[in-house]
Amino acid sequence: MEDFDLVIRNGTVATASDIMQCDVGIAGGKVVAMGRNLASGKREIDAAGKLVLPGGVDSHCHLDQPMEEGLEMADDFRSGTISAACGGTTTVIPFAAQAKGQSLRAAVEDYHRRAEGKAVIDYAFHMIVSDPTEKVLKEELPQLISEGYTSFKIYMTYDDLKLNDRQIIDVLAIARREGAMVMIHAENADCIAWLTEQLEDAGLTAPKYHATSRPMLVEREATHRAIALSELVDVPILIVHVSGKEAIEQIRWAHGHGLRIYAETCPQYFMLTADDLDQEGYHGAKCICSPPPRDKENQQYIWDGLANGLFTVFSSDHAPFRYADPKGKMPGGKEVPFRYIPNGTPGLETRLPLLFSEGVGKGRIDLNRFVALTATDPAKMYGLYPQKGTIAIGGDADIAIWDPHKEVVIANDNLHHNVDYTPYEGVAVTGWPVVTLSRGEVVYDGKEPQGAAGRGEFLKCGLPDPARPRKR
Ligand code: DUC
Ligand code: ZN
Ligand code: ZN
Repeated sequence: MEDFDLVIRNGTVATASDIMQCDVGIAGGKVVAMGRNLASGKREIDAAGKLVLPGGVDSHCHLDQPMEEGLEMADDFRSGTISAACGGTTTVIPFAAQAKGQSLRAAVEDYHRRAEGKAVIDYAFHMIVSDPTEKVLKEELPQLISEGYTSFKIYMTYDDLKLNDRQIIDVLAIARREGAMVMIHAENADCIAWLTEQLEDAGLTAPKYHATSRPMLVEREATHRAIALSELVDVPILIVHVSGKEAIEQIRWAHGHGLRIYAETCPQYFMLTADDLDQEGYHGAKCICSPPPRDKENQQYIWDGLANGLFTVFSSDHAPFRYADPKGKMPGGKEVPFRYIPNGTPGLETRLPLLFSEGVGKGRIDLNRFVALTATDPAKMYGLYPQKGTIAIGGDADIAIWDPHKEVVIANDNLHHNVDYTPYEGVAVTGWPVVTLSRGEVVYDGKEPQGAAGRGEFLKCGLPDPARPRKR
């Protein structure tokens, strides 16, 4: 009788700290053995010449998130998780978003209904807290954190989401007491509103002016303020989608002062620049996201931060709005002024290949750092480690087997999301997963997605160790 359900043989296994030539034995969906010449399995995969990496944890992506009237996300838990799996990701953490006036509990319950029976890989939820009423702060948030929803995002911009400084302090204090991780979207809402009005008064409403309305100082100021509020309350925070130098300088300053400020960046901040919003006609709308992509100099700062540990997490911020769609980038079927264009770019499937090719392939980061940024550290940040995010005995057998030499020219026709474009059309990458396993089951075989919708399980998150206060 075979010892294992599956053995991956002859591959090069990499974790965030090690690189090993060894076989991986899987039974009951878990990694149960790592070593040379393991006994036979019911199934075997020969990974000679391949890299055996932890499946990616995409800890910032948006799937089927309820939107304001008239808008709709193109990906639900089915198409989104299929697309993720085909790009080597095995866990996603999208957002259960509270609308103002809504109970947080209702938002979480609604999001479970949206996920039910659809996911092909495992998923957890962050929450978005947009209305921190007394009930939310005193009852719902502590209760939900104790039930496994141990991270939430807050916004410093967007009228329907933003919190003022006092509200931010209140939610940070709850996070500190309960041990949750707070993610912060750091842009100054009033600066953006004022600049947007100036641009509109001058008739400058094309997509490219989205970037003009959100210059770096808007992000720098909010990043600085978020850090100060975190210091005041003495609770770690994670600044999401950092776009470049000035925000990085604030985070570096915080690190120099011993503050626990974590940071995330995304592919758009080294692949795109503000010039990508300045395409023929209305096409720049495809690359509208917030904060906006910057310039080449800022891209270099992003690379430096990815290499030197300033960034802990590398996520897609997949925000799936179709381009030629009245519920997407053309609200109501029209080419609208930039302020009405939904923010976000798609990227669940291309996140890992872009970082692998541009980062590992071009010598900007090493393989261990790639694993840390894309799998291990996001799992640690959000209380999923060591079940997720590494290859270790006892952990889930969530594994992506990569052909590091596979050459792929990215084309939207070959991606599996439900968005009608990719910002990376025509980009050549070297390296792509050839098999993705979720709890030992093949969910991508290098050609087609596999695995039934609904096989993906909801994950309750533990209290993340990095969210511990300094106790000053
Ligand atoms: N923030 C996100 O995290 N995603 C899409 C849009 C935004 O502003
Ligand atoms: Zn955001
Ligand atoms: Zn986002």
